[in-house]
Amino acid sequence: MKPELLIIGKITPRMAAAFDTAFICHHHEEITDIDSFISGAGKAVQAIATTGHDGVPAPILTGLPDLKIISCYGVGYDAIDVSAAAKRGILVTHTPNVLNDEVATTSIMLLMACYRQLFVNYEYILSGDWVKKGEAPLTRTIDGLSVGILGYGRIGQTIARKLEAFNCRISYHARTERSDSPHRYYGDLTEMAGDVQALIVITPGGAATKHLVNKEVLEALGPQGCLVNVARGSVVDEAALVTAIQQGTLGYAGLDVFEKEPQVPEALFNLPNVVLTPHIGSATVETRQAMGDLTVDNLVQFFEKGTVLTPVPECQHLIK
Ligand code: NAP
Ligand code: 8YV
Repeated sequence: MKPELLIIGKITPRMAAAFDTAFICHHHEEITDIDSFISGAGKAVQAIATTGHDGVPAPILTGLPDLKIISCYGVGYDAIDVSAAAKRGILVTHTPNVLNDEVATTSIMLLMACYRQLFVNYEYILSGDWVKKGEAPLTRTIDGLSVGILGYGRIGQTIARKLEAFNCRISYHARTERSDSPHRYYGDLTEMAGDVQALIVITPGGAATKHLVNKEVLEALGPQGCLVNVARGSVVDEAALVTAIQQGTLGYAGLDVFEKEPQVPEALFNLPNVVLTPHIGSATVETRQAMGDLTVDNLVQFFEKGTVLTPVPECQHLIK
């Protein structure tokens, strides 16, 4: 008998095919009455596959009596109540490392798009300004830039390595200093923001990092400074960010994530110094294939061997 799996959120055709081979699949989007599902077919569900965006709604997490494992398609799992899952002995897995390069590259793309005014220059051609006014205004370089990285884990360190190719001067802030790092550590985020030209945010989301980037940090970054957020919208005080951009106390913002996705404050639209992307940090065919494979492999291995490849740290103790 194949184990039963509930699929929450959008998955790739490759993942769907792999799930269909190994599991009896239920699709959350096709369930019209969740209470009837929980008291009926849901009783046999032993596994959930979900995304970093969708997480697991509380009634499902608490309501499925035989749930054993949740496999998250994404490294960030702030949308899943991991402590509630761990208390019930439910293992949660995620997809670390396979997306480090992609997300790091996305952050540098946003940094470059801000500094080299990519969309302003594109518009310069479309509007006919190049013909009418001649050469476009000069922009700023990222070569040799002083960059602070907030969150110096798998992705943060990958960003640092990639920025070394641009001769950037790199510092970082996290709760723990890394003795093996060649980069300057700041114990105080506002102090680092005051010393750098650009700040790239790449911590996890959730309560512990909520609004770490606040009005003071944005002011310290200053009118020439650039904020890039590829972490979670919750890490930045979005209202303070909008005000800082409107008042010119912050120079540029490159944003992939937002506090109330998919809602993006309209005050940030059509500004020459703001670049917006819809949470596409890892969203390439290649990287999503690797993430999808890991999401599937964690589930398949769990039911074949009782082990998984990439548990979240809070569930490490549940591995046999
Ligand atoms: P990771 O390896 O766990 O690194 C997280 C880093 O954040 C660590 O350096 C950690 O250091 C630091 N940190 C955690 N809490 C902090 C706090 N309160 N104050 C300061 N620093 C703190 O995670 P990762 O694999 O690099 O991924 C990071 C996050 O990126 C994910 O959780 C996800 O939210 C986000 N992400 C976004 C996208 C996207 O599409 N935009 C894609 C992938 C990931 P300490 O523990 O020493 O503080
Ligand atoms: C994805 C992400 O957008 O991995 C993460 O934490 O934010 C992204 O890679 C998402 O998780 C895909 O569901």
